[in-house]
Amino acid sequence: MSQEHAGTESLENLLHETRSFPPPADFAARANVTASAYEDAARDREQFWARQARELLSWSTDFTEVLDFSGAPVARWFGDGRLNAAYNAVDRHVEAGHGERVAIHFEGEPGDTRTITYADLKDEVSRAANALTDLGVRTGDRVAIYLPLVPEAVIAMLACARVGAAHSVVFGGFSAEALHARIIDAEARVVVTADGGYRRGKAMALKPAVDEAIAKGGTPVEHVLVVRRTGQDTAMTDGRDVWWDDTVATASAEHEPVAVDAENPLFILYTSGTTGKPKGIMHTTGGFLTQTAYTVRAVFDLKPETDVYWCTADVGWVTGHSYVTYGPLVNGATQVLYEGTPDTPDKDRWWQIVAKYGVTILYTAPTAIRTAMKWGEELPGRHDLSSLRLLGSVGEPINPEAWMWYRRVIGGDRAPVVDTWWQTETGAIMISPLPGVTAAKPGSAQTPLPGISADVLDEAGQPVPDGHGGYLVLTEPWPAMLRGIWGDPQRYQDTYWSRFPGKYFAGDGAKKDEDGDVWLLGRVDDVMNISGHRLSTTEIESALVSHPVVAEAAVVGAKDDTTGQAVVAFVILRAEAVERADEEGEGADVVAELRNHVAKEIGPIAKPRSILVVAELPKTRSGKIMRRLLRDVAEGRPAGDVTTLADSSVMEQISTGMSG
Ligand code: 6R9
Repeated sequence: MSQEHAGTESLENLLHETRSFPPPADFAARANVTASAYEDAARDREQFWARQARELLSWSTDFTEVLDFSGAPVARWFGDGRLNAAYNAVDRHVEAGHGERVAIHFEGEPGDTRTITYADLKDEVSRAANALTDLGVRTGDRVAIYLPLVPEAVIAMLACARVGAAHSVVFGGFSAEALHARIIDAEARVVVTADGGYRRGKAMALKPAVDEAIAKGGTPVEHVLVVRRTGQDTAMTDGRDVWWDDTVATASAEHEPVAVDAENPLFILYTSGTTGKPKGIMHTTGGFLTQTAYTVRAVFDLKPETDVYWCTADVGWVTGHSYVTYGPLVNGATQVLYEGTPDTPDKDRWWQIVAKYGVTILYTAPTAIRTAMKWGEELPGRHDLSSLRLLGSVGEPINPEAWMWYRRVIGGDRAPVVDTWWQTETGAIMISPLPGVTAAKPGSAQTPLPGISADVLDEAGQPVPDGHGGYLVLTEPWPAMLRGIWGDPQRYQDTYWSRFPGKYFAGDGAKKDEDGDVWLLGRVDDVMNISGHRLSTTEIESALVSHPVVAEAAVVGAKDDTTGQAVVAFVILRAEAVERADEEGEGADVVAELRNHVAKEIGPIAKPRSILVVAELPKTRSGKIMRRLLRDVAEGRPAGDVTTLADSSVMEQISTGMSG
């Protein structure tokens, strides 16, 4: 982009992305969902969702009422219907004759594997449901689940659902402190955990954190159910702690799933990384299952008989709830579950797994894609990835260059890429291309799904015209929407419904392009103001990543006496570039070149004041860059709370680099 554009509207860079990839003809011809879905839903949104609820789920009592929003902002969907989530995810597939179909191909980090069919899953979930019942869990209770990514995590979630108890999964990487707060807030009476799990080639203990959390006091925990995963020495408290092997494994495989009201809580999931007390996002049964099941069919085009699906998310965050445990299983999918990190034992582990199981649908996060870019395309190049027919992205805006790399290197320039926007709060995908319909634009989530209504508003709450940016809102209730914040209805109202009355405020900045397609620009607190010009972190990051030497970039606005804020960038170079720089001693030139590159791509206003080349970026376990910590570094403060980081040593390295 030329210099004249700088300063006028600096969000324009992303809008100059003109590449577009229509669905391959054979993909479109066989797609589960076609363009008529938009028309169907537009004709009668509620009837559209009612149809999905009946077609995709089995109800023990059919509903007569679709949406009741009279208690807004709390919605009721399919309110007088009754169903059981575990029955829908497991039993009915066995009853339909698919008991021998593989539900889960489990790959442990050390290389151990398990193949779990739907018939096996039915037995395991039933046993676990009986064991939970024996430990005193009743319909309406809450159970905390603190496990590594092993099949028992999925089994425990479904066992809770089977008895009508809500689960509260706490990511296995969170501290005893975080676990303690979440157990207390949800009043969980039972905790399901493991002795440990494997990460980066090591057995990491988990159970001691549970002991520590309970020892802090004030929890209502009566029992701890412990899965044996690593076999490490584990202290057990008599009368309180029991082994999964001694209870679940010996329990009866006969269990009658408890039919619950559609609005019975299915789970609570705490959102992390924000300031203040974590919010317990509450989801219920019928609407959540309807929309997660629908989106797996529509957005991932899942064909349960032939696809092998792999969502790389941990069950500790919402993507693992909606797109590991519920959405795929309700559809009767065969999926891969991988316990460990992508670089153990080697940096091609994921690609090896794709080839080994013949994965056809891969759903992952931009951070993983950019990491793979950093490691170099030689690694995926070692494996046959030709089984892949669809690629999905979630978690952050995906930079156009990362999107292009994903499509070309992983998808063989053949597989459609779907960039899916949604949140813990929305429960399921909201804005995404439909792979058999939409001509995909690299970096844009594009279109609200059939039955979903979104808009971009200006400060005054007016919809912005095409070509302009503002705040993303959802304008109509949707089936998988959160039903509130656990124990804090006022906070629910204040956080989401007061900025633009009657509309759900997502907290994301977004722009509509000339076609009306939506481009996500990051959280609104990531929008910077440089000399009065609005610049999005995403836009500058995308400009940096579009330079061939850059694998990943994080940009923050640091306080600046003259310009208000100044752009500070942290970049990770691609492996190929690091080698070259080492050989030719080009380090300092890279920084100068990148500053100029941003100026050329966006305009001089966006030129970073400083660029720091780093080896890693601070990320949450779910892969979101914690810009708050980078801002601390950029403004010369000691970094704040690092407890939710995937790797807490990253900040030390970065701070040292900044002062050195
Ligand atoms: C599913 C999940 C939600 C926030 C959301 C937004 C960001 C997620 C995105 C995306 C741009 C996408 N986000 N998907 N931004 N494009 N495709 O990530 O839930 O952990 O609650 O995060 O993530 O900022 O508001 P959650």
